[in-house]
Amino acid sequence: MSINVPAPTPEDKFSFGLWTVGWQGRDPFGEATRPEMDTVYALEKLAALGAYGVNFHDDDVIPFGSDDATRDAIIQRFRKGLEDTGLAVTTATTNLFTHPVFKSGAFTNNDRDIRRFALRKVMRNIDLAAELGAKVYVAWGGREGAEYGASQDTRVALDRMKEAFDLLGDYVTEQGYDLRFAIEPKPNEPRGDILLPTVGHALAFIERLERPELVGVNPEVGHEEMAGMNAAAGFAQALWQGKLFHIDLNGQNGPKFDQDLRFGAGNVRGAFWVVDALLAGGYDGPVHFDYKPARTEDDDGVWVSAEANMRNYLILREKVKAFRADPEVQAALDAAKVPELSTPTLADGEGWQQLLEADLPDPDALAVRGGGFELVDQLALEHLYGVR
Ligand code: GLT
Ligand code: MN
Ligand code: MN
Repeated sequence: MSINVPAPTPEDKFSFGLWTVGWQGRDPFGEATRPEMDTVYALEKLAALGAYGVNFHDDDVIPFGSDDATRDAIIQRFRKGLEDTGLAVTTATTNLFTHPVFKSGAFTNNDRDIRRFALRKVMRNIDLAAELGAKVYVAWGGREGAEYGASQDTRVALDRMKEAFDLLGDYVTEQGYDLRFAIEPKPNEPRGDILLPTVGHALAFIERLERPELVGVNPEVGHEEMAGMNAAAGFAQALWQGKLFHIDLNGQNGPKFDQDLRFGAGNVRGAFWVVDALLAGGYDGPVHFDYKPARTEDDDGVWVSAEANMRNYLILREKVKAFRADPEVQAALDAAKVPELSTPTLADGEGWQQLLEADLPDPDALAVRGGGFELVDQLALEHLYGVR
């Protein structure tokens, strides 16, 4: 059975990191397989494919170490590219990992001078992000972490991480910027163990900040799966806590190196449930792709893969909607008592005392009730396999 796959529209809010399509294919074992990509060319191609916006690191647009005059000229050209293509800057972030100065981290580097330099680098790019209209500022701390037990005190590193986010919260507030932060968890790579490795760690950390309302999470599908987590469940908890400020959609095949496959490749079932979680939870931020076109591909292959991210999202969105609208699915969900979970465990006015006194059915009788989950899951799979 074939479904009608809609074309991407601005309402879909699809966005791409400039570093994704611009990735040159350099990996730990091999040199670049593609030439450097001009940023304005990337804007033109993305706009032509139906993207809504872009996201960038400071160094993706302005090479590290550029002098002020060069920086201004580059920004002017980039801004014109945005105007000409109509693309929005939804998000921005800081590169705190490529330059050797960050080899042992940025916000949590043992070296205080490096921490001070890193925070200045972030503030400078926040100014640009705010100027270009970004509403979210992503913070991926890939170099914040360790390989050795004694090289860093984790509790003290968390103090410094808190200090950094508190300072940045003061900065955006005092500058009057309409910008919120999204912490991106990752368990490992490039560090052996990265601080704030999962959505759960990040959510717990945020509650210790001075301005927790300014900080949410930017979970990446592949990073959660690298940690053996269920990405959809992490997205759902972030939504439940009002903290899903941004998303990085991509694909991954289980716990191994960070594959950054195009969204919908890798764990297909996981991708289906991620889209379901986003639709059910009313996520309305940018639908952002953070993937790497395989290093086997030439320029044409890059754009095939870029378009495929959006197409796969739209295919999965149709499939999820069809699954949820299917009367047989609804009957199976009812039989599995899924809607009953919305009924609070205690009745109105009931407390622990009434519960202790209440007449409860015999547990052995309750235990024989079947779950009905196999049917629910099979119906989901059949929608995904395209036979319903
Ligand atoms: C880097 C990382 C990504 C982060 C980006 C934001 S850069 O490519 O692998 O997961 O989202 O800094
Ligand atoms: Mn990744
Ligand atoms: Mn990411």
